[in-house]
Amino acid sequence: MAVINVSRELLAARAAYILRGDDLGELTTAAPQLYPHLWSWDAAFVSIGLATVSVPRAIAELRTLLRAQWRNGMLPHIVFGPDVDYFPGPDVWDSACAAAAPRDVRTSGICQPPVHAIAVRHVLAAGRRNGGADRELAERFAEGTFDRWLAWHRWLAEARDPSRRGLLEIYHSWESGMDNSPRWDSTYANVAPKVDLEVRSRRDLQHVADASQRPTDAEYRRYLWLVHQMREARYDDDAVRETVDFRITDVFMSAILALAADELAEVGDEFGRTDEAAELRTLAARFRAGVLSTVSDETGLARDEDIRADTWVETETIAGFAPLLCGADPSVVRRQAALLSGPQWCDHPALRYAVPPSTSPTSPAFRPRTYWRGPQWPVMNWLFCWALERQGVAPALAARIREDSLRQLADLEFGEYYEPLTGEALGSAHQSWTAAVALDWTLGPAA
Ligand code: 2M8
Repeated sequence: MAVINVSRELLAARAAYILRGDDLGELTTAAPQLYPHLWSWDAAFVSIGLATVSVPRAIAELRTLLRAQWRNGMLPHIVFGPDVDYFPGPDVWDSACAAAAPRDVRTSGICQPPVHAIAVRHVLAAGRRNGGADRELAERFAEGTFDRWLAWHRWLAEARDPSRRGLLEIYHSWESGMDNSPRWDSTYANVAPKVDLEVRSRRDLQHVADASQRPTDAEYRRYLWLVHQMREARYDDDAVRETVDFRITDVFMSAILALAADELAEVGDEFGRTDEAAELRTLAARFRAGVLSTVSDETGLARDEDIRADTWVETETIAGFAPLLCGADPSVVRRQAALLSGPQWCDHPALRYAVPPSTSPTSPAFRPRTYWRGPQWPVMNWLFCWALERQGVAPALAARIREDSLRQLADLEFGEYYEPLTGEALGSAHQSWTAAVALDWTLGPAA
């Protein structure tokens, strides 16, 4: 791949242009062709990027997501926008059968990682940096929506951590956001669809040169079977937990909850919600401890736990670095920072750019061109970089990830993910969250 010498200004301008192109008004599609609707965690990252160019537009994005919030507090993983054909669409989800679903917005029936409070704080900070009307708007937004974000965190802590271990359970790999990561392989091996569900026109296969870059149809049939099971349970939290074939604790999502609860606690303090801020910090401590409890002495990586099979998942994926994200015991953090900087991960000699691949290149599960099985994801680079900078740990690692990510993004493709050995952009082009992180890195507070 040719290296293009691109200035920060050009990268920022191009990223803003891409986001503008993906914008339907108050909803930014996750990608213009492949994902023509709003995805929950994409929307949070998108609003972080938008906040650097328009605080009101960033707020509008988060409000669109909030309008789709379920009555139990859940933020659904997809908010369907205009009537664009997408499979699996609203008919497959049939969220109207759920007592808690909103009546006037069409959504999916599952959730995604709770990065939203991180976005709320970014928007608030951007409003304050700009001052004037932006400041007023951002403060009114943060204060006025605090209870909605709080309800989201409470729902996760109650419905998804029933035994209060500080580890969130998920019932579909789509909830993790890392759909076909090898983290889920052993659990999916035990999922046997009892109904033959039709895998209709998959958009992803129309957008990649080679179907092997995406999940197989057999994987998709399992994905659809789980949706079928949840729909049968009318998306009732207790019923889903008892009946669905896929039940696993997600250590990465748990770390994100710990981080986000701390961020939301800061917002609570600022607006006089002291009791709720204390509740959120207790919640953050519970999940931080939960994440720590999964760390393998042998590998130093955090692990998911398959609840039905009662086994730890030992695959070497990026999720193993959950403690590095949320902060944990200093010796664990030190060991993880060294591991992530080292030759099994960012410093692997075959990598084009020194940013974390989704699976270690030394793992037998590594597939450099297949979605969450090996490629590098700019949005994950941003998350690690931000979390490390926030804690003030491993500054050299954070700086290297940021620098190499920016070099990777200089192809101006804004790919969904990147081939780690060649640096090639793969998946969707013009992916919104990729453009958003480029904007924050080039125009945001730490640019
Ligand atoms: C991918 O997920 C969707 C399913 O929800 C898909 O495979 O169709 C994941 O990368 C997920 O993390 C992301 O939020 C979504 C939209 O970018 O795409």
